[in-house]
Amino acid sequence: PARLVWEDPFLIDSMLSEEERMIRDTAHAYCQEKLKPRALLANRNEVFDREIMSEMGELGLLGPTLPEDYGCVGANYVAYGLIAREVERVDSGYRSAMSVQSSLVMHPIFAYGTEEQRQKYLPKLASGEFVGCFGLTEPDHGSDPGSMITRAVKVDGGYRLSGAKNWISNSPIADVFIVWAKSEAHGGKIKGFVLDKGADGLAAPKIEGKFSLRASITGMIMMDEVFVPEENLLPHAEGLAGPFGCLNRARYGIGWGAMGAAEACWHAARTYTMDRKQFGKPLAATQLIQKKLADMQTEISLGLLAALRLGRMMDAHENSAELISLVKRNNCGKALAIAREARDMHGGNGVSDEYGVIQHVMNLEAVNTYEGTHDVHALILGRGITGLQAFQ
Ligand code: TGC
Ligand code: FAD
Repeated sequence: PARLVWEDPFLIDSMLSEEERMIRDTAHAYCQEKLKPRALLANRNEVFDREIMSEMGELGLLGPTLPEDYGCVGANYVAYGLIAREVERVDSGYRSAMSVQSSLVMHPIFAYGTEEQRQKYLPKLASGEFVGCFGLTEPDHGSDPGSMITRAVKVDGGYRLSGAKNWISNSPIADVFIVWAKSEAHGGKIKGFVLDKGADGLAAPKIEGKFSLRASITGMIMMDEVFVPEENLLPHAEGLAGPFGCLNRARYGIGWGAMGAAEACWHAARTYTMDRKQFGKPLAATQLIQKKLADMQTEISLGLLAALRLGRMMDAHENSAELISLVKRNNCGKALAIAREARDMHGGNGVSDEYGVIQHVMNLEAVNTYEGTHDVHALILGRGITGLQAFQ
C-alpha cells in the first residue's frame, strides 16, 4: 500500500482541478501572510479591519461564483468552499464577513435582482468597495424566521420598512443592507429589499460583549419607516424560499470553513503534544493523546470528503437542501468538539490566545448556532427522513 499522508489521508488534493488548486493556493497564501498576523489582536481587542474586504476583493475572493460581467471570477462551488476553508483556518470571523458578502448579499442581488441592481451593486461588492449585510433574524424570531414582524408598507414610489433585525454580521459597517420583510402589497409574503446606508430612519448599532467571532463585527438593523424606492425591491423572490436560497449557499461554505478551523486546531494539538513532555516523554507518545489525534483526523477527513462531494453536487445542480443541512450540521458540530478537545490537550496554555486554539472554540460556538442551529438542522433532516415536521 501507499504511504499515509497524515494531513490528507484520502488525497483530497488530487481530487481537485488545476483551477481549484490555484484558487485554493491564492487564498491560502493571502490568509497565512495577511490575515493570520492580524487575527490574534483582532480577536483579543474585538477589531474588524475594514481593509480586509478590499484585499479580498482584489484577489477575487468575494462572490467568486458569480460571472465576470459583474467583476467576479466565475469560479465553481468547490472553489468557493476551498476559499472558506482557508479563511476559517485563520478565524471564523473573517470567513463570516466574507460569506455574508458572497452568499447572503451578492447572491440575492444576482439571483433575485434586476439588471440595474446587478450593475449598481455587484461590482462594488466584488471589489470590497461596498460591504453588505443580510437581515433575516429578529430579536423574537430566530429559528422561526417565517414569524418575522418586520413590515413593508406600500407608499408612493416605493415602500416604508419598519422593524428590527438582530445579530446581523457586518451591519454596523455595511453600505448595503439586504432586508427581508413581510410586504402588504404582496399579500403579506416575505420580500427582499436593498437598503442603502444613510437612509432616514435606518440605524445599525453594534452588539457589544460578544465572546465569539470577535474579529467580525455584529449589530442590529433598526428601521423606523425607512423609505425604500420601488427599484430597490428584489423582484424575483417571494416567501422564505428567497432567504433560504441564499442560506443554502452560505451553509454549504460553512461546512468547508468549519473543517478549516478544525484542521488548525488538530495541527496545533499535534505540534503541541509532540513538543510538550510530561512524565519524561512527549504527550503525543501516550495512548490517550494518540486516540484523540486519530479521532480528529477521522472526523476532519470524512467531513472534507462530504463537503467536496456536496460541492460537486452543487456544481451539477444535483443536491437537496437537506444534504446541505447534513454537512453544515455535522461539520460544525464535529469542528466544535475537535476545538474543545484540542484546547484541553494544550492544558493551561490552551486558554491563552497565543496558542491559537481558544478563539476557534469560542468562534465555533456561534458557527454551530448561526445559519440554523445544530438541532434545527436535525429537524430539517428528520422531516426529510419521515415526511413529518417536528418544529411546532
Ligand atoms: P418551510 O415550510 O420549511 O419552508 C417555507 C418555504 O421556504 C422554502 N424552503 C427552502 N427553499 C430553498 N432552500 C431551503 N433550504 C428551503 N427551506 C425551506 C420551502 O420550500 C417553502 O417554500 P414555499 O414556496 O412553499 O413557501 O418553513 P418553516 O417556516 O417551517 O421553516 C422551518 C425551518 C426550521 C426549516 C427554517 O425556518 C430554518 O431553517 N430556520 C433556521 C433559521 C436560519 O437559518 N437563520 C439564518 C439567519 S442568517 C445567518 O445566520 C447568517 S450568519 C452568517 C455569517 O456570519 O457567516
Ligand atoms: P432560538 O431560535 O431562540 O433557539 C434557541 C435554542 O432553541 C437553540 O438551541 C435551538 O436549537 C432551539 N430550538 C429552536 N427551535 C426549536 C424547536 N422547534 N425544537 C427544538 N429546539 C429548538 N442572522 C441574520 O439574519 N443575519 C446574520 O448576518 C446573522 N449573523 C449572526 C452572527 C452571530 C455572531 C450570531 C450569534 C448569530 C447571527 N445570526 C444572523 C442569527 C442566527 O442565525 C440565529 O442566532 C440562529 O438562527 C438561532 O436563532 P436564535 O438565536 O433566535 O435562537
